[in-house]
Amino acid sequence: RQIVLATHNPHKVEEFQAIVAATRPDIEVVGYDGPEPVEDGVTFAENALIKARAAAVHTGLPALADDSGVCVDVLGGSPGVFSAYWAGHAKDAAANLNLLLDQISDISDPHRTAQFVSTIALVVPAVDGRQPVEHVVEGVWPGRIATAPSGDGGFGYDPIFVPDGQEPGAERSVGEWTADEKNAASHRSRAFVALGPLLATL
Ligand code: ITT
Repeated sequence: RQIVLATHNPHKVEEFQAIVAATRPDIEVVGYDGPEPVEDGVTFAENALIKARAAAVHTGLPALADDSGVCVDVLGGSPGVFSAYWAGHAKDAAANLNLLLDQISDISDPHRTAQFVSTIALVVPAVDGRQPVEHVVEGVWPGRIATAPSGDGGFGYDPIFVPDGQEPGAERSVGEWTADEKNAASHRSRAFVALGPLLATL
């Protein structure tokens, strides 16, 4: 079964390919290099649907899109849907995470709680006279924002995100996790698990 992955972020492609290969080897993930729609939604779900619809229409294939970000409790859920552009238009990951660290520099534990959120839209185009189908699922990964970056694994805010559930005293940011560790636990893999029953109906 072919599914097009409607993202231009190579890190997301890599993570999805690994997650799908580990859990649904029957699915072939196809890259997408078609037109990039304007992401002007105000929620993760709206933006994920905008991206998945565009790819489904362009390719005629079922399409998956991920809209994701980091939501910091003390900032009322920001950066949220603005995570990719938090420090400006350049999608500069280092500038984004440094700005976030500055914004909460006077906040100490236990008030540095945050979540990584991945919202995945699945859009099955109207083919063979069938109705189009749209689904949205979400995966949430709770943790805390570190006071300084560590590790160079992953992408985006990984070097400052410390997931819950780690051995006290031995906590690592996702930047220090292996790709396999991240893909077994992440918001993206949690959303993909929620998608499982819907993929079975394709
Ligand atoms: P596409 O729209 O093409 O998929 P994008 O990177 O612009 O790519 P988003 O609009 O969903 O995607 O922005 C997501 C941002 O949230 C991303 O650029 C990171 O800054 C952050 N983010 C999402 N998932 C992350 C993860 O697993 N680790 C670290 N940061 C993440």
